[in-house]
Amino acid sequence: MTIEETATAIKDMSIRGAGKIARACASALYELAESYDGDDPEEFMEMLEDAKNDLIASRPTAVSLYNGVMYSLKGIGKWMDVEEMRREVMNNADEFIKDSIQAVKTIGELGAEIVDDGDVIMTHCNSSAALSVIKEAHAQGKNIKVYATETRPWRQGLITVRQLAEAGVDVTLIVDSAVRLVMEDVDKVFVGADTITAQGTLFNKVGTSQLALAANELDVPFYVCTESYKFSPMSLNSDNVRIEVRETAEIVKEGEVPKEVKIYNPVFDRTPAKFIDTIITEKGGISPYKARDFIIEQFGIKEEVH
Ligand code: RI2
Repeated sequence: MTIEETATAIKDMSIRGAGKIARACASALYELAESYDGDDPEEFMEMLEDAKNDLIASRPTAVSLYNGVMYSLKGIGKWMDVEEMRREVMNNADEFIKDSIQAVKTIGELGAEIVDDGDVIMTHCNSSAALSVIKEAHAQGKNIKVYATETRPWRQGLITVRQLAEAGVDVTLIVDSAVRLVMEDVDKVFVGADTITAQGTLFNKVGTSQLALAANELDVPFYVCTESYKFSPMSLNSDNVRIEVRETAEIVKEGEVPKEVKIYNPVFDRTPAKFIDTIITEKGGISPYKARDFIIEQFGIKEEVH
């Protein structure tokens, strides 16, 4: 897919999921580098810069997209000729995609160790990382039952129940407002992530924080399943992540409510570290309070010594 097609597909959510949108961006940059038929390094760099800006602007909340783009473009510079830049971008993008797919698999294996035979699990939205844990636990023969929330307004929960049913998992769909009631029967919660900040704050599909609140009140462990490229290096200095607000047509049809009614459709929310038991990454489980150290190590950031 071209850069423009990819940005459009991410914007209209025909490509969705924080991991998938990051891989889609890397794949589009791979194709751009592969297909460039000029011999002007400056022109090539400008094209890559424009592509970076278009892709990053397509969805603001998931830092995975930004990290996937920056990883694909790392190491290129004015001192390179076209062939060197082309090779660098294609190798980086290919590596990001392969590592990202492997990371989801590894998270499934590590997270499944936490799942006990007989567990009742709740999950929210449609997270390939969280479902990797659930499907792996099931594949290991653990007898589990899953409650999946519908996840208004886009209803990604219907994708989740289809995927789990296809895997043979015992899954029940519930409406989002049933979370607190059903949580009384739940042993563990597994959700995905769009962004984790240095403060251990989770930005994920709207409604996640309500699962965390209900789980915390009922002492149900709340686990976040996420690849390391969903941690935000920019958050070392500030916790603010832009929460995407999408069109009102996702909530009501034309004419369903009086025109003077305002409609607000934020599609992510924030869950503070205090409600998170463990963040399960492909590098192992970490406390949300270790997110800053994790980011510094993973992104090779040299913190100035005060
Ligand atoms: P994986 C999704 O956002 C959900 O918030 C999900 O938890 C998160 O991305 C991570 O998904 P959207 O794309 O990368 O549905 O684990 O808006 O698949």
